Amino acid sequence: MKLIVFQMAFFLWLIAVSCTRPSTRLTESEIVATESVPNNESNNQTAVKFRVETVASGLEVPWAIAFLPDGNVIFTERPGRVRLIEKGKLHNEPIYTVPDVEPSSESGLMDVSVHPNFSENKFLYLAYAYRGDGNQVKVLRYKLADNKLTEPKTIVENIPAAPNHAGTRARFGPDKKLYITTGDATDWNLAQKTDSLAGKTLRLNDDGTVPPDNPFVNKKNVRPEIWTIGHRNAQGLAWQPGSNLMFQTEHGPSGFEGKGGGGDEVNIVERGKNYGWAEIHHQQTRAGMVTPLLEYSPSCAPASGMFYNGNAFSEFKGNFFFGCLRGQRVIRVRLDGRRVVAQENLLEKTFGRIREIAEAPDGSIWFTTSNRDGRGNAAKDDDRILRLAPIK
Ligand SMILES: [Ca+2]
Repeated sequence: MKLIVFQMAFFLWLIAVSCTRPSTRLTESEIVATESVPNNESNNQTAVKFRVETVASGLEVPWAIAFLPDGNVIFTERPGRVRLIEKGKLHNEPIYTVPDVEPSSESGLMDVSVHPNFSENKFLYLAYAYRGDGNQVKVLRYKLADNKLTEPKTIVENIPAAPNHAGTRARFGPDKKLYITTGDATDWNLAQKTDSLAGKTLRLNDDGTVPPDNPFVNKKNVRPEIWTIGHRNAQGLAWQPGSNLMFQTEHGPSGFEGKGGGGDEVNIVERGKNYGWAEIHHQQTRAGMVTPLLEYSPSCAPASGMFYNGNAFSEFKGNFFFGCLRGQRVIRVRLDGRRVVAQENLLEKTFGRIREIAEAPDGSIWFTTSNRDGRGNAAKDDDRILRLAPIK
């Protein structure tokens, strides 16, 4: 009898544990504040107060957000859906579903980007995994007209991929070139192989042609699309206002790779350089290779990158932010040029896994949850797009 009671108690405990979200959720519009940093150095920082509001709920792994000049918003869901928020209201149905997307594990429909001259040409870019010669990734350009994506044009394809380590961000830099981060496709050797597009940053013209001033143009056995090499799986890409330096966040090794865990990175990514994977990782150094600016062990799983340049939160100006999946938080990095001044965790374990983060035209900061990606613990209204809004 005692044994049965014990077994029942254990069973009930199991149910309770499996049903409990590990996160303490904020209630809608609850006010949150950052740390207040005393006046050390010249960096006087007062606490920044904001509230977290829900923009959209009931989504499935929203991966990327793009703000259009007309105030509308496009976002992607990993299974292949392109969604539109028009005049603040989410269309019930996707405006486009990628027909040949291959959604699996960490990849599927990933990035969406707006052409720098979108107002004139209406060009939108999607990056997604598909079934080609095995798993691969491609970037396509479309025209957005009457809330439809038309005139698909392949910008780059046959990028090696795998269900995991498939990148991919595809974003326009200040030079109006398209930069694409690619994963190592779970084959370490590819990241250092210069005849492969895997484990690299690529740089292309907006029509997919190779800019003649790329670093490896006309070099033997080197793909001319390559801008930098030696990346494992970079999923955050943003440029620092003022300096125009490219920052990337990159996932570090998994335990099974035998190179230790953790080792997630923030890098300043510069023309022609080698970022080490899989020759060096964590804080290791080697001549001719770049050691990361920041390294995170244990892993936080950085999935995005954004420089804040808005006016709604003046204290955030020039700060670098990224969402963390496994780490379930937003990391804020205060910088002085290339130098890290301070770091802070925001919203830790409040919304579960966080993927994209993006600055809206009004200066509010939008981010997405990724609790339905197979590794999370989804709440009823997940996944969501939320935003940090200033307190008036
Ligand atoms: Ca590295």
